[in-house]
Amino acid sequence: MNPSPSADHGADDSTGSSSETRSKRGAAQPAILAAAKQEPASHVPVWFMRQAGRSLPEYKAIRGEGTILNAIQDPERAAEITLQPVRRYGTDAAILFSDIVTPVFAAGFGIDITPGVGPTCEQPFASRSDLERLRPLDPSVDLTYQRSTIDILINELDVPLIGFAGGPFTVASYLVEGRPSRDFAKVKSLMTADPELWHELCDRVADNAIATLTAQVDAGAEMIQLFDSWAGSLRPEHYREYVKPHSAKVLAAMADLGVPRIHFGINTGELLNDIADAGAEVVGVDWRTPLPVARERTGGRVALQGNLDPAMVLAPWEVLEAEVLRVLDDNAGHPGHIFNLGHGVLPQTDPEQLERVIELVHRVGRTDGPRS
Ligand code: 1CP
Repeated sequence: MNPSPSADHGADDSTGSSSETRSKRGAAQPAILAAAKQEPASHVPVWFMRQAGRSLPEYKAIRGEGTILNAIQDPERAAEITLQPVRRYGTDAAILFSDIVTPVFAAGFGIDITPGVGPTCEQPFASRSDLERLRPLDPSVDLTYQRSTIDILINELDVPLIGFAGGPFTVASYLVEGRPSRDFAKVKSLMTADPELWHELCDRVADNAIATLTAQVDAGAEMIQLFDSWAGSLRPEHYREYVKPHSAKVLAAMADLGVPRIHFGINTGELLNDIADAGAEVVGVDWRTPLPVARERTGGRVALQGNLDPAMVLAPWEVLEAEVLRVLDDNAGHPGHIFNLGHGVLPQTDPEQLERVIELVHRVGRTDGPRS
């Protein structure tokens, strides 16, 4: 059965608390929360990174002109965009419509999201004086729109809401490079040439991530994901020295909030053990690393999320179906599995293909042995 947003809604009477959502759902633990704890569930839970926006016609219809930061700051619109994929696909979780650069934008760093490009800064982070542009965030003042969006969502959803923030390397890469990068040359050179400044920069980025995530959980998010998407561009020693302590700090700060934590990056095959060490219950795996290899590298101490190649969603159904079944077979019925793509939904994806993926996973996936 596909969970879906409940029909009885009305933003007006919302007070926004996860206990409200839980009571509306009844006693059963949602499959995605069970999977995060490596406990058996009624079905294999599924959500798709970047499930909102980009590929959905209903998103394009309401996104509006200009930067998506405008849509993110409009709670009614941001809530509706968050709900769209849950309604369409019956995913086991919603992910808040926001972006990994929202906290640094809110802290006044001078960053925008340029349509067709991604995050861009007119004045990238280059020296110590730029630290002043990264003041500490106070979500009750700087992120009031995030709270209002979650208040609406908690009243409407009957699946868990995933809050998120960007990981230190990925956010710092946009600040230092000033735009999306392929080689991360500037950020790697700052990191190695001036480690002291690098650690201060990451410390501020991490503090802002902690403030953002804590506010999301206070408002009712029941899981969080740390997107350190580009950390896999680092070799393991550099990851351990320059990034892992900051991610570990963010995750440790979330430990007592009682929500499962997912830690994700692409190209992280050689980093998986370190990523598992950093403190999350769930580690995201991309399609380059088979799930049994990831399980071995992480010693079985974390649940895994992944790992269908997003490009396979563009293939003919027979090919896609075989790929979905292979991911399920790779997982071999292990309860600690959240089915997802290995990275975000590609913009050119046909939503009907994802509808078929989720139907198949929900129908044949098992958390107590091989698929039926
Ligand atoms: O104007 C638009 O519609 C542009 C596309 C877009 C969207 C829909 C951007 C610009 N951000 C978003 C929203 C967004 N970003 C979400 C919301 C939920 C969803 O879509 O389901 C999330 C979870 C993100 C997270 C995000 N932003 C990440 C981590 C995930 C990943 O893809 O690795 C990253 C790296 C970003 C930066 C970013 N924002 C936007 C773009 C095009 C990019 C990537 C640029 C690059 O390639 O470096």
